[in-house]
Amino acid sequence: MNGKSRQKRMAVINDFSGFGRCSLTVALPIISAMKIQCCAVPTAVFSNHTGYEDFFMQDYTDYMPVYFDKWEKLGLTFDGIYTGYLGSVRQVELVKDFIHRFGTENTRIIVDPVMGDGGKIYSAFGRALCEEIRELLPLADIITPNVTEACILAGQPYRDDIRTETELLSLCDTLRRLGAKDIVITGIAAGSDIGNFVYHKNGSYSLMTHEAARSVPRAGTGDVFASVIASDAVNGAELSASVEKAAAFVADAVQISDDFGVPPQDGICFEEILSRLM
Ligand code: PXL
Repeated sequence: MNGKSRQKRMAVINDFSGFGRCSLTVALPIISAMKIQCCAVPTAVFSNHTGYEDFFMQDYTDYMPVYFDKWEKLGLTFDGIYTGYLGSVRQVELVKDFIHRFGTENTRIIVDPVMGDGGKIYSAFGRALCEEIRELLPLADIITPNVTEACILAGQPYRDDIRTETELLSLCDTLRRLGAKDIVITGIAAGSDIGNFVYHKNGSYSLMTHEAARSVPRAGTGDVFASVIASDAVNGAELSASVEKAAAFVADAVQISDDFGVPPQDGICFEEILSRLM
C-alpha cells in the first residue's frame, strides 16, 4: 500500500476498436498502468477504427441501458467517468443518464469530445450528433478537444492556423459560455512545435509548446493523451503538470512509431513506454 485507503475506479465510455490503437484499447492499459481500475462501457465494437478504408462495426446502443441496470444493481459508483467516441445522439443521452446515476459529488468527469481532426469531421458524425455532444460540456470537469473539435463545439469555422493566445482564449471563452470548466485544447500547430492550450476554470491559462516529433498526424494520439489526463485527474494531479506529462508521453510514442515505420493509421506504439506511467 502507498498510503491510499482504497484503489480508485474509473468508468470509460468509448468504443472498442480491435485494431488501430484507439479508444478502449488504449484507455484500458494506460488507466490500469496509472493504478486505477478501468471499468469499460463499449459504445460499439469495430474491427478497426474508421480511419481505415473499410471496417466492421456493431453498434452497442441498445445494450447500454441494460448494462447500466446491472451495474446499478451492483451498487457501483466511480471516482472518474471518462467519455470518448459516442456514435449517436441516443448514446450521448445515455451518457448523461450514466453520469447522473453513477457520478457522486467527488467524481471527476472527463469528456473527450471525439468528433474529428485536421479540420475534418469523422465519417460517422453529423451536425445533430455534434450538437448533442456540446450538451456534455456543462457536465464535465475537464474537456480535451483538439482544435477541430473545439471549433465544432464553439460553432466557428475551423482554421489550421489558430495558434495565438488571443485566438485560443477567445475559443475557450466561448466553450466556457457553453458550460465547460477546465479545458485542454490539444494538437495546436505552432511552427515546428506542437502546443496544448490549458485553460483553468479560475481564468488562468497557458500555451504549452513542445518540440514536435517528426511525424505525420497519427491515429489515436488524442485518446492516449486524454487517457493520461483522465487518470491523472482521478489521481488528484495538477492539470498543467498532467498536460506536460501526457504531451511528452505522446511525443515519445510518436517518435518510436516513426522509428519502427508504423503506418500513421495504426496509431502510436505507446506499449514500448507504458511502464513509464507506472
Ligand atoms: O481516435 C478516435 C476514434 C475513436 N474511435 C473510432 C474512430 C476514431 C477516429 O477515427 O474511428 C471508431
